[in-house]
Amino acid sequence: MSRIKQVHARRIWDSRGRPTVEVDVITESGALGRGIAPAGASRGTREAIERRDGGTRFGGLDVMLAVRGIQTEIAPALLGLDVIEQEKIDTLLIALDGTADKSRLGGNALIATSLAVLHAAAADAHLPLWRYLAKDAVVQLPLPQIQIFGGGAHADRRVDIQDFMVIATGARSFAQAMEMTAEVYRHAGLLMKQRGSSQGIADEGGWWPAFKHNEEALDVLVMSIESAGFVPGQDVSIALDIAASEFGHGGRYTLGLEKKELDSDALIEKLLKWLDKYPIVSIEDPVAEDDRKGMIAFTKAVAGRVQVVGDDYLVTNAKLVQEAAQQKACNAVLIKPNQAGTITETYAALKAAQQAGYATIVSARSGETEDVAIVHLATGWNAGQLKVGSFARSERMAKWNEGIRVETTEPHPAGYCWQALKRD
Ligand code: 2PG
Ligand code: MG
Repeated sequence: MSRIKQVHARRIWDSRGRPTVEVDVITESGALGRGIAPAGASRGTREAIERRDGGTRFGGLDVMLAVRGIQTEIAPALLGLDVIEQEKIDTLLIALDGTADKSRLGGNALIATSLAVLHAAAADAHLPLWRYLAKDAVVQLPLPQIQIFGGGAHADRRVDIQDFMVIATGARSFAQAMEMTAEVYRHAGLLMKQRGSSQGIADEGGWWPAFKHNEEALDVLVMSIESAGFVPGQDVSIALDIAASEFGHGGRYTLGLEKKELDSDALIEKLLKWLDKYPIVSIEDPVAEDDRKGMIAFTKAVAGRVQVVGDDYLVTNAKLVQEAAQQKACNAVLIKPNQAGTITETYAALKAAQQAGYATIVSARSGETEDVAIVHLATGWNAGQLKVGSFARSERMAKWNEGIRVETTEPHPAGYCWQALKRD
């Protein structure tokens, strides 16, 4: 047993230069665990709510109230508890908050605390976090989805689609997936320069999408894969996050670039055409979070061909995953700890998905920090896949580099999940 001796909370800054919450948990044995809350830009309406101060300071995004809540309410409640009792501690955090959406103390306060407790327990056991989580299970490093162009809410809606990503389907190790993606990312940058459309990078490090339409982004992505010397669809394939909740609700979708309004059927038809034309293996949030009929229809239409990922649609919620599985909507789920608000609820969503035969993809947010916990969660929980953003900027590279360290440091995981893509 190792009791919690101190809990410190402070405001730090995320990759967009916005305030966020950091928590240190220190045990009697001197072990330190540090958790940091990330922040989304394209958020599902059913996610745990962040506590922000409002007003004009830092655009209303300050988190001093959330920090104070940890200092005055959460810290006193945690002192003396056994740090390995994650579930008990998370249940206490949920009860302390007392709201269904975690809006009183804040999902940001809760996830930073919950993560800090987890890190402290691993440090106390003198184990890397992934190993602590895996216990005796045989686990593998995840297959990465890596952004090449960033659009939607991460690039001022320059294009409608949010994430144009690649999956190095031909790689047989995590490190090789990094090498292949590095070349595709580099060649995409060179192509943008040649075309006179180089305009810097978006929120997650992907190239700024200076394109005339969404299809041009897909065309340039395929060209980038080819000019990097790879065979599209074999060595390197495409994954998209449509993030459709950002441009549609009530079954109507507005494509800003093309100045077109589509109903759900027409959007699905457009996506199905892309599937015929481009080597796409995974599509996230193809329709909006409120479009259940569309999600069921899309999943049915692409069965056996493509992974259909619920992000805003499932918000890392075990109950929503179970419901979706019954309705046959999606066949994979994005797992974001701050959508759920605690590690225990995040794990419950992952387990529910695994039980339903869904693929699981642990994911970062568009607002990130140097925290690399998600790499360990993806590995230790044997999630199969990992989404972190692009191949630039250190809040992203810290995580990819951590994957390489996990792969090459003894004791390392049993292998690499190169076959983790879900298509049925
Ligand atoms: C998503 C994430 C990451 P955000 O939609 O999957 O790309 O974005 O953190 O802004 O929700
Ligand atoms: Mg998403």
